[in-house]
Amino acid sequence: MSEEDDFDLNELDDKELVEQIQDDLYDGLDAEVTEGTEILLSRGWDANDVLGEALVAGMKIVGVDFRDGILFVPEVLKCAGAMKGGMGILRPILAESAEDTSLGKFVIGTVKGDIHDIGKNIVGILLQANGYEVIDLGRDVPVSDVVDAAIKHEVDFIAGSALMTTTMPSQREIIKELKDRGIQDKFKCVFGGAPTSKEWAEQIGADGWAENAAEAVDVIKELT
Ligand code: HCB
Repeated sequence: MSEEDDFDLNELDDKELVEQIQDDLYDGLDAEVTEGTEILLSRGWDANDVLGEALVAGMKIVGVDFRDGILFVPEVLKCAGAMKGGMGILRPILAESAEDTSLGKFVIGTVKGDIHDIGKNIVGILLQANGYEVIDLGRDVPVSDVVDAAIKHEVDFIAGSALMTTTMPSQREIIKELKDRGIQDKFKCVFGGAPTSKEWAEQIGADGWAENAAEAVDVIKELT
């Protein structure tokens, strides 16, 4: 708990606690977000619900205020750190629920020039939790590295995240590189990220697009 908040998170009811986690995420309070996440889990909350209702919803509020010039990069970096604190608790729990058999193999990464990786990480965690093997290439990944990794690891799917209008074209470049190398049929490409859309994905010839991580799992299951 931070010095200015002299109350115990355990005393809050679920609704208040979810709001408090979102406030703490907004304030970049890593330890408090982690503690709140643990308390919700200890009250029997499903890890997916904690992720969606507390953390991702909290990050949406951050996104709006960043867009509106109320929050700036250093503050949003702290929010991202706090988000990762909460995700650190949820990741092993979600991974534990993974099915034994691998439904398919993925490479996933945030495209070249883009360092936003929170959404990509969530997609990776949920894919793993649903029985897919995930090779995470990280962020700011050059197109050729994505394609090389897909070949090397003999994956079934390529997932690429782009969070900026300026980096979206890298998703098209991935498809182009696959075509240029004559291997487009070997992989299914499923893309996402806030500025992208179903129309964009269709336009560039992707196999699928998802608005969020849960939808990504559904789209990929349909393609599997
Ligand atoms: Co950043 N940033 N940012 N940022 N940032 C955005 C993305 C803007 C939209 C904010 C704004 O201006 N409104 C904007 C981009 C505008 C544009 O499109 N042109 C922006 C900008 C401009 C910038 C900088 C250029 C700012 C600067 O330096 N002046 C800079 C870029 C640096 C770079 O990449 N080269 C920058 C930096 C940062 C950080 C470092 C402070 C931080 C990132 C920390 C990190 O990720 N480790 C950050 C953040 C956090 C954001 C916002 C606020 C939140 C992004 C986020 O994590 N959302 C974002 C605002 C927004 O998106 N509305 C803002 C939460 C996750 C859960 O959602 O959409 O990422 P998601 O992922 C979803 C979904 O899209 C889908 O599933 C995920 C989970 O449900 N999905 C996929 C994602 N990838 C998928 C892949 C698939 O295959 C399938 C589904």
